[in-house]
Amino acid sequence: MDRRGFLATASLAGLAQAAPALAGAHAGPALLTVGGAIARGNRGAVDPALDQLMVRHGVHFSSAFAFDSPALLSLPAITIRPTLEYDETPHRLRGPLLTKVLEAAGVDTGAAARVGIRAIDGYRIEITSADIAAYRMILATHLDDRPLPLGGLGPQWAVFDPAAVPALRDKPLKERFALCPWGVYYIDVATG
Ligand SMILES: Nc1nc2c(c(=O)[nH]1)N[C@H]1C(S)=C(S)[C@@H](COP(=O)(O)O)O[C@H]1N2
Ligand SMILES: [Mo]
Repeated sequence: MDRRGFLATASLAGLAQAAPALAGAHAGPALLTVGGAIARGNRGAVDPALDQLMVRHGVHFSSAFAFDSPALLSLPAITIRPTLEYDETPHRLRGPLLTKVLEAAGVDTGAAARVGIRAIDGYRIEITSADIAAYRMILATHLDDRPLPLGGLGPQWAVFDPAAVPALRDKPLKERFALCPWGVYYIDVATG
């Protein structure tokens, strides 16, 4: 890109970032979409022609709340330090509590919601909103202060420290992370 193009792009990006991140003014691509029992949507139904990965995974919604990177990063983040099964080493994982992400999308997390967490490779887990809170599950965006990449564990990893969960801490390391999808891009919420 020439210098003029770069400057134009940079100032456009600056304008977009100045807009309120949670208002649905997208500065970047949606990295996470939350559908189902949400009070607040900022996008319409699955587009059968253009939402190709969602169609392939059988995702349905009539409206949903999409978060871009600034929207996710605007939520208060916490850090957990689990020992990972991949390298048997403790790492710092940082991101918002998943409960806060759901609440930002208008989910009533007190209402015994069932939450499906879907990853780019098709892996999906189900967990209750009560367990998401009890396990202090986060939507990690950073590992050891680096943004999680697509192709690795990103763009988000729904993860908690299994050593802090009584039902999991005595399991072998290789069995502690089954409820922790990496590559998360879609979450569906069901209540009632
Ligand atoms: N996206 C994604 N996340 C995943 C899985 C997966 O296949 N895909 N496997 C789960 C299971 S069953 C375990 S035990 C751990 C480690 O599996 P993995 O080696 O496939 O990452 O990650 C969990 N998260
Ligand atoms: Mo597993």
